Amino acid sequence: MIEKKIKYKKSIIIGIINNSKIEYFDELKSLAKTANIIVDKIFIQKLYFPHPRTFIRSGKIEYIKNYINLNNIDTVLFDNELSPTQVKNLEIIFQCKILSRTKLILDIFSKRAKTSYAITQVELAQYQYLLPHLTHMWTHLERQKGGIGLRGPGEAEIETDKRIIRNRINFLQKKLKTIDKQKSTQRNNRKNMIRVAIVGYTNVGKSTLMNILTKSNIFAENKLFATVDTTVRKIVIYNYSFLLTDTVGFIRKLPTQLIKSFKSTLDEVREADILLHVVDISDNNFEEHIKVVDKTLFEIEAVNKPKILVFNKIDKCIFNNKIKLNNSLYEQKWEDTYIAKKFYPSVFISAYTKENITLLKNILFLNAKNIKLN
Ligand SMILES: Nc1nc2c(ncn2[C@@H]2O[C@H](COP(=O)(O)OP(=O)(O)O)[C@@H](O)[C@H]2O)c(=O)[nH]1
Ligand SMILES: [Mg+2]
Repeated sequence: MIEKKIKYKKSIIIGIINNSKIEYFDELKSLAKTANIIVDKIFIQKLYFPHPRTFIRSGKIEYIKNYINLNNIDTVLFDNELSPTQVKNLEIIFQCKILSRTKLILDIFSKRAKTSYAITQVELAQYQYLLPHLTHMWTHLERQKGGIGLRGPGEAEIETDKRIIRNRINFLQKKLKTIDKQKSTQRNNRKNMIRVAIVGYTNVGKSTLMNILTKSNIFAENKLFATVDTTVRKIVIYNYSFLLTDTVGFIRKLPTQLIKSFKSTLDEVREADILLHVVDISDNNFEEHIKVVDKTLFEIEAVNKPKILVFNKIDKCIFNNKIKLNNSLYEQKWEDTYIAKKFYPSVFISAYTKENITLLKNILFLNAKNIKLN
């Protein structure tokens, strides 16, 4: 096999903090890494409101501009969604590509999508994101052409472009409708089985868990959004047949365009009988991640379902026979921790060492029995 040489881009992150936490920028850094962008440095300014024209204030801009020139930076990342004016101004000042979190996530999804179904969904989301940003894109192209003397983007050109994109959106929506019908029929045919959807934040171990439960070989990797395609597999626990679905993970500020165009993928979650909410308990932000997932489940109308919290990666939390949670050490058993009391029903597992996998299967079986009885 020929090894592909990956070309990394060099970037910096610019962020403002008022209420937002500093860890948010670490997450953005992981997202960047997934997209083959190396983050060289993070610049943070304390600001209550972003500057309307340049997002941050001018003093810091000069300083950052210097840094960009000296270090061959080609991309500037923001955790926020910038206005077209802000993007335009910053591009002129920094002479760099400006990338928002939304755009970055959309790029990652488009690289990761494998099936024609997922590819269509991502393409739709990308065009929906592009449409309101089009005016700016054109001025940008104009400037690249060497601008001086050229007229700005003609309204007519923008309109033509918008029309092309709208047609494409129409086409993609129709295509998805046809696939949706097939998928919906497929789901109806599986009505006699108990349907379990694995949900959770990205990179918590959903695909790894799916693999060990179903003895399959789904792609799992230490990257955000390794899988954006949905996989369905059958397992039998005692005398019950279950259909397990592994699907796209959630993240803070998941672009609304993606949630909308992944509607049919997320139908698998909406129509499930039981949810396995997988959590990476070794991550210090795991409680916030739980909230983000719950909020997304609410948005896709998948609340009020029987749900089992699956705290994964416990192998990473043991130090000298003690449990390490949020930087504190506990002498007790997992079942006695405050987490077990706060989240019920729950189970503590390691998809890696396979600890408590049988226990998880038993809990799943008991919940399924309840559903069948009702
Ligand atoms: N240490 C440890 N790593 C795990 C465990 N489960 C998954 N991982 C790793 O976490 C990363 C993300 O796993 P993946 O299944 O792709 O997560 P997903 O994005 O939720 O589907 C991979 O590198 C896995 O090997 C676990 O129980 N313990
Ligand atoms: Mg996965």
